[in-house]
Amino acid sequence: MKRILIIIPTFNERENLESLVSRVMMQDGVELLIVDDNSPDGTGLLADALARGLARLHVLHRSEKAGLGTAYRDGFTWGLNHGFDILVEMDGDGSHQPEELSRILAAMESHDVVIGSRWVDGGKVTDWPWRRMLLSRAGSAYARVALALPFEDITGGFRAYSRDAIRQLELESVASQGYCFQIDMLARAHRVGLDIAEVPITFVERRFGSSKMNHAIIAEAIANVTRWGLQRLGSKLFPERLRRFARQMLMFLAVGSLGFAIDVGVFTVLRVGVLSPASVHGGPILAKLISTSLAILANWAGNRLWTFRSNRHDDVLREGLRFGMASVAGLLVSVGCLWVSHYVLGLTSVVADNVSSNVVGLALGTGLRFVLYRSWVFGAGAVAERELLGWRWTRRI
Ligand SMILES: Nc1nc2c(ncn2[C@@H]2O[C@H](COP(=O)(O)OP(=O)(O)OP(=O)(O)O)[C@@H](O)[C@H]2O)c(=O)[nH]1
Ligand SMILES: [Mg+2]
Repeated sequence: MKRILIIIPTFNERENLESLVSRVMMQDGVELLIVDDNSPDGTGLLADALARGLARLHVLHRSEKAGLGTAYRDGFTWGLNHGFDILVEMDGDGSHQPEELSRILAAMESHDVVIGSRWVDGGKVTDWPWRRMLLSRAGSAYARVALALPFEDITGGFRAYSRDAIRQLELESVASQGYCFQIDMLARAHRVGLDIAEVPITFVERRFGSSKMNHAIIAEAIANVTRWGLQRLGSKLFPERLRRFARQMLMFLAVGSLGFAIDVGVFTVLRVGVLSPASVHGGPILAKLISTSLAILANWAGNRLWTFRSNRHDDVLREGLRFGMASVAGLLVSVGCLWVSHYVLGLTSVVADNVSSNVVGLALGTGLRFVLYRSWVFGAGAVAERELLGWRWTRRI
């Protein structure tokens, strides 16, 4: 026999509580948890009083109003800790009918999540002004399109989740406070591939007390849905592989710029200082040799320890050798461009030489180095070789 917990968050629902509790208690085989946020109207005290006579009624008190989302989160955690198999969300304002629970629970026999839906065939809302209706329908429509959720009622709060389903939704990271919590949970459930069904319900506008819906709650929902939608679009347009490639490229360029700065900086300091032509014959050549060697070393270290750190080779010596060869290949490309432009095409001006070597040549050489670093020095080639040599697990361990 499955243990079923109905969770009702309350804030100032005193007038609705007693009849709602008795209607829920009339449903067989369910227990009820009221999550009250220290309601000033005494809802929590009333819940305690009712619970004294009802073993199936539990009350969770929180010290202050902290939003519907966190109330459900705490309620779910309580339910999981107390071993319930099915956890049902329900509003405490009388909008959701306990008498419809049986249909939702019946659908739970064959699904992981069941949504009590106002907007599928057979579902309806009573006594809602057209503005409220529009807001709800527009909210669901926006979330449906932005998050590609194939459901009609995305914001409703009459739902059941299986214990396993809840566990897959990583509750700890759900930050949404208002009814956006419902959208958040449904999007997660859909993303992890849970089996979700919609069952028609009749939603009855509250008769007592006042709605806690406010502008901040609506703004939170619009902002979050928009953000999640853009994230979704971003990961569709730029899949992880592409983003990894772009990240690596930027890191590689940053390391290269640092190397360039070291080359110029060290050369200048040596050239005007200890290795000036006045004090050492051939000083500038020596200064250039030292500065370029330091730049290459810095480049290697930067790429090894940062850009390509996840693919670095265990055989440092061979990786260094390959790095040197790839760097020389890049240099040869720049020189080759200069040679073709100057001697083959006959473009001999200073500007042409600069464009061919420092613009076209540098770009092509840098591109070649990036490709070689990625695929040969640090990349798949290095990994494949390691596997070939039977070192498959050395890096992963
Ligand atoms: N514990 C707790 N319950 C809350 C909080 N905010 C709302 N609730 C409860 O959540 C349920 C739904 O809230 P309502 O005020 O009806 O808001 P709604 O259903 O989103 O909006 P309406 O369509 O206007 O009814 C009710 O039982 C509220 O008492 C809160 O911050 N803490
Ligand atoms: Mg309500």
